Amino acid sequence: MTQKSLGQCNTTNKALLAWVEDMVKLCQPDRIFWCDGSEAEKEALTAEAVAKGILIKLNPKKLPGCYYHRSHPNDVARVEDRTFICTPMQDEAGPTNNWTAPKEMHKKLNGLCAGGMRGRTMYVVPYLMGPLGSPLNKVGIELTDSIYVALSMRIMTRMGDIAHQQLGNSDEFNRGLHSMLDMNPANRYIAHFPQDNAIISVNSNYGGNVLLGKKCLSLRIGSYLGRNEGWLAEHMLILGVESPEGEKTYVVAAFPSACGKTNFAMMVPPARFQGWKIWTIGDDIAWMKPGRDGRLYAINPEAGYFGVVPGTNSKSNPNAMKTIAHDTIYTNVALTPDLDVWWEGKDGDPPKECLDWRGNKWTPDSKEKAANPNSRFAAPMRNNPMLAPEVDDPNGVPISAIIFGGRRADTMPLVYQAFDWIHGVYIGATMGSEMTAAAVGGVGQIRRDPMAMLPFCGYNMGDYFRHWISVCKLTNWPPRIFHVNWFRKDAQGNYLWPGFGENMRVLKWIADRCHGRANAIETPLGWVPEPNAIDIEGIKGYSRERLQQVQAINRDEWRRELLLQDELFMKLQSSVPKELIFQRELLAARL
Ligand code: GTP
Ligand code: SPV
Ligand code: MN
Repeated sequence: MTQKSLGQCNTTNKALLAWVEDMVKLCQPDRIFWCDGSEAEKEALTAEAVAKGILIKLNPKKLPGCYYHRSHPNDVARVEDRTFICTPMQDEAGPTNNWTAPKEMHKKLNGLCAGGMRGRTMYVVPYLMGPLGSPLNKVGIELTDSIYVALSMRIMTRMGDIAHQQLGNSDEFNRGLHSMLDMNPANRYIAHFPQDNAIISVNSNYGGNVLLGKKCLSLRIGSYLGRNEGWLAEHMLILGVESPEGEKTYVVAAFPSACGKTNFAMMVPPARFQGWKIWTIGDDIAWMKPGRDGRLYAINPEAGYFGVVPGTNSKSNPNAMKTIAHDTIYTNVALTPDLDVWWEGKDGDPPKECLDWRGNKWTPDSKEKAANPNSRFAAPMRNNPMLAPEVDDPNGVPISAIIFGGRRADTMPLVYQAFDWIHGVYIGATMGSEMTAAAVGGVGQIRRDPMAMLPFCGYNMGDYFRHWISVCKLTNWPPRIFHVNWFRKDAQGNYLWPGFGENMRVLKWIADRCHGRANAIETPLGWVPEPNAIDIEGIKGYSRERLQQVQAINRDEWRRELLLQDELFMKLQSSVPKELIFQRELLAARL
């Protein structure tokens, strides 16, 4: 491709051309740049971003192909209070979503966007969510005035001509408009129009607010489409566990934001599990649909990882360290004088001096953190040494287990298994977790986060539960459902379970249960491992007593837990399926 053709219009799709023309009229950019996804384009856009100071090129000896970005200090995480589901009726969005009528929201946003790209370039970013040719994939077009977004979408999705190839002349694509405008947080809106398959995001330039293929399309619009079309869009990692004999078991897990999906999806089994392998299919989102053989199949719609940086090191997540060693965009970490990056929890000592995520001088004596707690990497999944080859399979992988889990210092044992599908849906629906830095506000507070989807469900949560219940009826081999908690603490505040790679020990029990190989004991909560069923051999300083503590069921804590669940059930009131009310009664009776 010649340099000259870069940015030229590369589609004849009439619906697309007409929509872009409308948006150009509204936003009035000086230039339009049509992305094709080529290497030449990546080089040109990267050079431009560096020239403008939007990206800083990192030390090519240490981090080849890596770049550094700082977001606006008022724009470092998702903004749930500025995120809207705009359906004609408020009841469709339900009590857990912010709602505004589509007409009203369009009026407001058209006003804000009018002329908002003057003096700027509008990048037309075509992207494909899911493998080419997959019956589950979706095409989106994001129009953005952010070169950082265009470059990040290139990592996070299958971006460029491949999306045009999938789309052809169809008018069925997600229409996404993103503009940084003046970054005024008071006018920040992340607005979804599920009936129109459309998204408008303004006044932010951060991750989940603006990489529209991710939370906006793959989860909020996706969940809405999934309900209508008979599939599930979930905030879940997908992994394959391979035994030394070569048997592969595929598992999905829903943990809330910054609660361990990336780490679990990239886990390296401990030495004790020689010959076992964990293959990553996805680290954040799963689209699942019953297949013709009656099993539930999952694809990862994404092509990259937008992962939490702090705490990542060669011990906690060696595969992530390899993945982010090249061709990665780092956002809001610390920058060292030799153009390396640093964050709390990285291997080695902190630098004697560096610039923190805001660009201020930082030393180990500083009170503030050098890296923002929600600093992130955007890295292509192809960098992952344990990327599962199945990631490009249009049919996806058959799922044997669904795991739910939150961040809970008490109450929740390490692992238990639901009695059946509806009990499992109840366990997912009543999930609680401490809030994290991934969203603005409330860090550390426990809240109900059903299926880790509270911020991402694009329709009424009660209907979503009903849809979950109905999916079982579309499968002959519903996955087994489990609940885990890596975060339980003792009275001194120490974690009762080592976590990370050692989670393999729990995963093995889960896989064995799916294959009918592991025994379990019935408890009020569900099935738990027999006393010796979790192998703890080789965990330094760990004891059976400690395992008993992390696995303990405290009936008083559980009675309190039942009351906490009320917070959600009362909010949803009459829309909670009666099956879940019954499950709650049964649990109370068992306690
Ligand atoms: P999103 O990308 O926000 O959806 O998050 P995620 O679920 O992928 O979270 P991630 O794996 O990035 O983990 C976030 C935080 O949890 C990091 O600080 C990790 O160090 C910590 N963490 C992950 N797994 C474990 C674990 O097994 N035990 C403990 N104690 N901490 C963990
Ligand atoms: C999350 O918050 O769940 C994320 C990060 O995965 S973001 O893309 O910013 O939403
Ligand atoms: Mn996430």
